[in-house]
Amino acid sequence: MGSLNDTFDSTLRSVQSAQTERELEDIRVQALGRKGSITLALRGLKDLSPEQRPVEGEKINRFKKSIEAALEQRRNELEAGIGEQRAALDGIDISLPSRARYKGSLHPVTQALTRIEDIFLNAGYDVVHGPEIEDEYHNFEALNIPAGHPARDMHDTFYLKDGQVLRTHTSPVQIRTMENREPPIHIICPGRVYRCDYDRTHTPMFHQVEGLVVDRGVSFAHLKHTVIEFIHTFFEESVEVRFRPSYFPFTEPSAEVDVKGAHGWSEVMGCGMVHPRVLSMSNVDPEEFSGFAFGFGADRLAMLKFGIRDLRLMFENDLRFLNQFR
Ligand code: 2U9
Repeated sequence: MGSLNDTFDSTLRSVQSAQTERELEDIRVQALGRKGSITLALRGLKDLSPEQRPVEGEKINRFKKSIEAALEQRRNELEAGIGEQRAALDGIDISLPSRARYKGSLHPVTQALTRIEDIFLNAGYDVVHGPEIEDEYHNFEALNIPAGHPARDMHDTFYLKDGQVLRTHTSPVQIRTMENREPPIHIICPGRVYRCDYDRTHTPMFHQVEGLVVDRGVSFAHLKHTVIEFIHTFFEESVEVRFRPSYFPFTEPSAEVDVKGAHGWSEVMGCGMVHPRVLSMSNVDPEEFSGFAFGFGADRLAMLKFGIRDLRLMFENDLRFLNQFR
């Protein structure tokens, strides 16, 4: 059977150098056809001793599989080559580099929002959305900002008809959630908000994310841990974080949160323990439950993360700007 080894080797060589489908078919018949070398060798097994038979049988089958695989591979190579030949005939130079392809990418604010949502989804929060046109009750009164309260002026509200407003924050989504669900509540509410303001750090529309946790025994320590953990995850480094006492009508106590960057401390968010009056107005018993809340601008966080100096760039759709965030 020594000669089968040689036949096998030369069969593989001729498969690899075959130039046409026709040649391949001839080689296949010579090896695997009815009178092919492999077929005959398999048929000859019956004349071998019972000890030799399985050894030889295994080897011949291995040869058979290798030849089949080599035929298949060479057939594919030849087929691909046909494309090249045809292109050459059509006068197409396939060796030229292809045209640049312009592929879209996500806006930096969308990238930041997705990242923020992922972080809180991983922590077990739900993402809740709500309407951008709100009534004054859900945007202000339910948040402990009655008519005439100085905080109303600070919101630079766009007023619509019939006592409706463009929401100035996503807080009404949290109010609606408390009205409709029993605690425990762990939610973040991302979305567009509107304030009549325009300069390097303010645009009349921006993207807010607010978070709300309401349960039994929720404390300021839980709030601090959540905020610090979020900031470290979002900025991918252990940036320094500090809390400063502050005031919001809807939280008590309240704080503002700064992170230390290359240019010193910058404010990134506000937070606090939900005011008991805000809980009770939305049918949550402040004797039984407590809550914390926080709020920040996703655009502002994206500016800090990507080192963008002017918020207005975010909304001009200038490709020279956008192409830097692919
Ligand atoms: C409910 C109760 C409490 C949400 C909060 C802040 C503090 C805050 C600003 C940061 C900059 C808005 O993006 S910004 O302009 N927000 O500082 N927001 S606590 O408090 C809530 C919300 C809903 C029911």
